[in-house]
Amino acid sequence: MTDQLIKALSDLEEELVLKLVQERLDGGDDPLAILDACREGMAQVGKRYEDGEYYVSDLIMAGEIFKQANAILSEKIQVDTGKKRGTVVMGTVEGDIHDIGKDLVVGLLKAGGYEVIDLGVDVPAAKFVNAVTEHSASVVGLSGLLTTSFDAMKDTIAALDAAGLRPKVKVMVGGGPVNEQVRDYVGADAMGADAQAAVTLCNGWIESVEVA
Ligand code: B12
Repeated sequence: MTDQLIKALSDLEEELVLKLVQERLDGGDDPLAILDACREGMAQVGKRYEDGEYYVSDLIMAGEIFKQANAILSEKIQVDTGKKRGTVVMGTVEGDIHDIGKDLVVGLLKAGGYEVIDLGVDVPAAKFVNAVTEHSASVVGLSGLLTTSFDAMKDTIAALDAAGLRPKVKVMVGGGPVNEQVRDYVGADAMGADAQAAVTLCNGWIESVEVA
C-alpha cells in the first residue's frame, strides 16, 4: 500500500493519491507514516525532474497534490494544546520559495506545543532578526531546498550574530539537500532530516513550561 502511494504521487495521480491517503487513514495507519510515503513520492518527482522526464509544471502539480494530502493528514495529527514550550521563528530563506517541507515542520512544531512564527518563503535575513527580537524566540528554523540557499542560511545566521542575538537562540536548518556538512558551513547548531527531527531538537533545547 505504501509503495502504491509513493508511485501514485510520483506519477502525479491526484485522485488516486487522495484516495489512498484516505484509505490508509481509515485503516488506522499513523498519519506521520503516510506523510513519509508522500515525501518519498515527492523525492521521486524530483528525481524524474532531474532526469529530464518532468518539467517545472510537474513540480507545481506535485506540490499541489502534496498540499491536499497534507491538509487531510494534518487534521488527524493530534495538537498539544496544554503547553506552550517556547517560541520558534521559522522560514524558508531568501531566494527560495519551497514551502511544503517548511509547512510540515511548522505543523508538527505547533502540534508539539510550540508557538511558531511562520515568516513564509523568500525571507530576508533582516526579517528573521526582527522576528526573533519581537517575539523573544528561543529557536530559529531555516528551511532551504536549493543548493544556492546555503549562502542565504549562512547570511541569516551572520545577521543574527551581528544583531547580538546568536548566543540567545539555537538555530536549526533543514530541507532536501541539507546535511551535516551544510550545517557546519552555515554555522547552525543542528540540522534535521525531517519534521519530527525539528520537534526532537526543540524538545532538547527548550524546557517545557506549563501555561497558566
Ligand atoms: C515541489 C517542488 C517545487 C515546487 C515547490 C512548491 C512549494 N510550494 O513548495 C516549485 C514548482 C515551486 C519548485 C520550484 C523550483 N524548483 Co523545486 N522542487 C520540488 C520538489 C519536487 C519537491 C520538494 C518538496 O516539497 N519535497 C517534499 C518535502 C516534504 O520535503 P522537504 O522540503 O525536503 O522537507 C522535509 C525535510 O527536508 C525537513 N525540513 C524541511 N525544512 C526544514 C527546516 C528545518 C529547520 C528542519 C529541522 C527540517 C526541515 O522536514 C520536511 C518534512 O519531513 C523537489 C525535489 C526534491 N527531491 O526535494 C524539487 C527541487 C528542490 N527543485 C529544484 C529546482 C531546480 C527548482 C527551480 C529552480 C526550478 C526552475 N527551473 O524554476 C525552482 C526554484 C524556485 C525558487 N526560487 O525556490 C531542485 C533543486 C536543485 C538544487 N540543487 O538546488 C530540486 C531538488 C529538483 C531536482 N532534483 O532538480 N519546486
